[in-house]
Amino acid sequence: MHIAVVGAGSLGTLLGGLLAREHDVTLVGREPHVGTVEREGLDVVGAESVHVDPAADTDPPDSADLALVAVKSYDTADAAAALTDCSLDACLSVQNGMGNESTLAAELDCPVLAGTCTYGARLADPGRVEFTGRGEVVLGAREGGPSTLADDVGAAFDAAGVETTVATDMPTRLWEKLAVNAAINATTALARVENGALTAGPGRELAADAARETARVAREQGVNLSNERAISLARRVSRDTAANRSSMLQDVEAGRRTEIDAINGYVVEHGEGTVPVNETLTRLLRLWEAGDEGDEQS
Ligand code: KPL
Repeated sequence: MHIAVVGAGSLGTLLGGLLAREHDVTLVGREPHVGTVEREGLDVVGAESVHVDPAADTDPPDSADLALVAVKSYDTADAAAALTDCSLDACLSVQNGMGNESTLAAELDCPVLAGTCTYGARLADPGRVEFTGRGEVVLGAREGGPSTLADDVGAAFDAAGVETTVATDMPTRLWEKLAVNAAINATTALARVENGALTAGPGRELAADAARETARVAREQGVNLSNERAISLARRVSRDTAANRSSMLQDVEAGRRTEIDAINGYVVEHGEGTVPVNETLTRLLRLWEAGDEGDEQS
């Protein structure tokens, strides 16, 4: 299978590197990373160390069997536009946040699958990604229900040793992932702590409050997600990825824009004034993003 991984950040590069053990992979990302991979190959270091030689470019290839989209949620519309010239059989989003699949489906002629991913990764240097925690890819039809396409993609991922579950309840899975990200990402980014800091002390309750609010909004949207399940999932991920720095913490440390709008911001947008913890986390992150500009505007 030829897989174009669009978004060669930490997660995209890790998945692309693992998939390249079995498939033809093209990493689509930014310089200097893609140039280094094209010239010297890619080192995946950590839990499963491997050196692979995927193709790498700043633009998508002319065709691929699958586009695996791993760009930041605020770049989804640009990724979709860049993919319109690529002949594709299928597209799979493994991005954080909500709304990515519909943005892709609005532009692309191929079926768009929904996915979530809990693998831990850190782009240490151009051409070198650290595998910081084995997780799982869950994928399936974005509207739920069975999908032979999802079965085929799941089988291709499995063949490359990427732990994959094909699910028939992706709408619920996406809300579950949103609850986990709403609980962990902003909290760890603002407090500058690893995910494990949320398993005890003040972080534990703050994360639980953010997850509980997200579950309530999910139920209001017709998704069956109990408070208990949202909280226990967030706690399990904090524990299982205890030594990881969340993607939002990595963004803040690198001085990059964060995915706050598609995570806690999405909960706020749909929570209609009833989600104070998500609202405060969102405001604080936006304040950090505005930085000194905030001073000038006030
Ligand atoms: O998805 C993640 C992220 O960092 O964005 C979690 C699951 C919180 C793992 O760090």
